[in-house]
Amino acid sequence: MANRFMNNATTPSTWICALLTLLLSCGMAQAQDLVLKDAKLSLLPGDMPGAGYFSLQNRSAETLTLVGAESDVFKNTEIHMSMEKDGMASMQAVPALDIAAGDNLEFAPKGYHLMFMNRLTPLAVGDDVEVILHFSDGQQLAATFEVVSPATLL
Ligand SMILES: [Cu+2]
Repeated sequence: MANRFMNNATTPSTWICALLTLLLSCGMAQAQDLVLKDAKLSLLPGDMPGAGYFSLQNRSAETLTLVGAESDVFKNTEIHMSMEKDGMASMQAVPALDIAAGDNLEFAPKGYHLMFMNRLTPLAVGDDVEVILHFSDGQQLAATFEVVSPATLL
């Protein structure tokens, strides 16, 4: 009895190792919980805003809530939803968007999109733009968006 207690008490490195393993596996679990695919940034001429499209899968066991996005290339990035009202196309900002466990959320033309506004540096078709998605639980997801011409998305 006394011997076992001694063994436990005298191995602090085991605890540190266990803690590190826990931290590392937590980080990996988060990365696998969210899978983002086909990230594209549709670039319009001049100072017109760009639109971000992708597909985002929630592989975790819980609802995740997308609350925003940011990029170094644009001053403001918002979640938008396109809609049609009285035959007129319009869009509105969406402050938060739930993705249920196991669900796949599509950001696509005529639907949800990221609106990239106030470009800070020049962009050309073929460039990569780093974007970070923010979730309500503090989780962040970094993604690379490929800059494309809007014509390729029609
Ligand atoms: Cu928009």
